Amino acid sequence: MRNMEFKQQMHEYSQWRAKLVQSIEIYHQWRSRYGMKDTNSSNTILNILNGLQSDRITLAFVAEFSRGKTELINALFFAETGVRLLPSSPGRTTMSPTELFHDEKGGSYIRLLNIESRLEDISLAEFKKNPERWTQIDLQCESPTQMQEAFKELVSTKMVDRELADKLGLWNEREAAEQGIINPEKVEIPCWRHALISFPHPLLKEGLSILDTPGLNALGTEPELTLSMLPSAQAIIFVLAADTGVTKSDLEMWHNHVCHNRGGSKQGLAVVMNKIDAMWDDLADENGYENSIHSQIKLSAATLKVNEDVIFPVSAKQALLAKVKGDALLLEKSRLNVLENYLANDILKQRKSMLLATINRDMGFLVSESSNLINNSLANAVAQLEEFKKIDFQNRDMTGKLMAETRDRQTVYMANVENFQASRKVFALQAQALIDSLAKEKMDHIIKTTKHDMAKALTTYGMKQNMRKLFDDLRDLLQDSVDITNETRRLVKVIHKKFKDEHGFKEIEPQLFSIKQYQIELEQIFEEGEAFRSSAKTTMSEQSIVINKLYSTLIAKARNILRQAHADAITWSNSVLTPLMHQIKDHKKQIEGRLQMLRKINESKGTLIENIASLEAELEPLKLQRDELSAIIGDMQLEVGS
Ligand SMILES: Nc1nc2c(ncn2[C@@H]2O[C@H](COP(=O)(O)OP(=O)(O)O)[C@@H](O)[C@H]2O)c(=O)[nH]1
Ligand SMILES: [Mg+2]
Repeated sequence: MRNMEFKQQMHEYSQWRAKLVQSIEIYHQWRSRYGMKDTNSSNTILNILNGLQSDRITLAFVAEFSRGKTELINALFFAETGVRLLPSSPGRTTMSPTELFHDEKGGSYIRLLNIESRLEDISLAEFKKNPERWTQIDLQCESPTQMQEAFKELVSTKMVDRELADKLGLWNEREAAEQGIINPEKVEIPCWRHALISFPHPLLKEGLSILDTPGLNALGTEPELTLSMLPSAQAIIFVLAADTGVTKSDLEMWHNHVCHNRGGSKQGLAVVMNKIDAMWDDLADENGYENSIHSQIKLSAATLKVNEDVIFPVSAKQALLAKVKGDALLLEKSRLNVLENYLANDILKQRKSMLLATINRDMGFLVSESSNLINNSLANAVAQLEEFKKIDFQNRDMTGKLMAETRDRQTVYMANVENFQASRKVFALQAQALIDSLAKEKMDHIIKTTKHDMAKALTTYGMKQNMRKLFDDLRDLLQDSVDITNETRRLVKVIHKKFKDEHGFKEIEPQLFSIKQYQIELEQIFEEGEAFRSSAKTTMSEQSIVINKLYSTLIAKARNILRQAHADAITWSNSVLTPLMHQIKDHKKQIEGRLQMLRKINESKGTLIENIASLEAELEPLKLQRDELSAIIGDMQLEVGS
């Protein structure tokens, strides 16, 4: 059976996501309908919904220049425009990384960031928040030729003094000499540093986003690409050219910019061996052609240390031609479909299961709690019904005695609830101490000191020492919170245990807050940064601007982790006692319900059958509530243990 095309799969994926959003919304309504809504869980749910609604699948195309990345993007996604939409060119001038996506609010545009902005100490992420810093060209998306014309601006270049080119990291004496350029006054450089393209293409509208990166040179000078943008892509497509094989710079790119940020895992990583058409007419028979493709794959797989089956031999150029002309035979021969199927099946499936895992983690706790609560109430109501069925309703003494017993239980219970309120205050104090230990001011102080020292450092070695110290200090800061965390966790457990022991509450394992994951992430950032730093030497003539950018990127990433830890600590302390509070409230309701029921029985003049029927009727709303929840859980495809 032929697999579905990428387009169809993407469409299905986005519909699946929309359905998931809908069922989470229904669950949210269910909670509020049955009085289970509270601010914290509402926030959690709204955050999840926001995340789902802005979810994008990013495919990043990475390779040395001229391997055919842009041509491949055209062939894979934009062939039906009938033109070569994005400019693909033989030179090495396509220097600016290009992101394609659909910006619902912004409309159709190209936004270009000027190359001189490299000299500013502002991250790309920050520039992106500032549209006025970009040069905007509007796109008329009903006209592919107008768009094609507008895209030509992406590759425009200009002549500048060599000194400036050098400062920008765009002057390489050795490479220029190889091209016979020696000691020039002016140098040709690209006009733009980064391009953002938005237009309402169906795939982009459904959440696809494409990152087209230029060659080694640009990646080596923009640490943010390697350290922030590539790691957040769902898939990296690394492109080789069949006619050049794996060159030294391909390999450098592979090691320094592709493998490293996948954390050693080859998941979501495909290698394309492009330009197989170069081998078409060189060889006489079909067999020889097959063999030579296969031996190329084998060789590349061995050099890159990947399985042969993640290497896709294609001809992007012929595929684009075939699609534009509607030539099925040529398309088959270009082998683009095999790659397309891989993207459609493996990559989209991976994304789906990742998304489900996140939803399971974030929603699972809430949904399990709802499910526990409702099952518990129902079980209690059933047990009570069974108990009442055995009562001699005419015996007023008996019902009176049961009522007195229940009232006593109520008194003891209310006393414990008061105790709980006191423990909650103690907890709140400790939680505040935890939150304060991760406060922004502490982190900012550490970072400010480092930046200050770094500015004074005279060598990159000195800067590295400062960086090391920064990470040590941040690690210590996290370590300080570990003790507070442990103390807080202990308190939470004690509070839960009391209600379990004295009132038979169902065991709730409180969510525990842990500092470990942040410590691990911090460590990783430092290591990635070091790897980048040691690789940067070979490609850079001007060090300090890149190293400065590298350290700014690292600091921004570290700052994000600590901010996350701080935010997570706040969320945790706000929500960890919520399930217990719900149980406490529910238990109180149960006791009151029991009293009311006994009173009714006591005063009842009806027959036994009537009494039982009215007790049974009380179960119905609970059953309805449970059934609604089960249906919602089924729709969400969550794995919920109860
Ligand atoms: N023969 C052949 N040439 C190709 C193929 N794909 C791209 N090219 C050519 O290779 C050059 C560079 O392509 P481009 O897409 O700009 O490469 P990029 O720098 O990796 O984005 C252009 O001249 C393309 O026409 C292919 O499949 N076969
Ligand atoms: Mg290109």
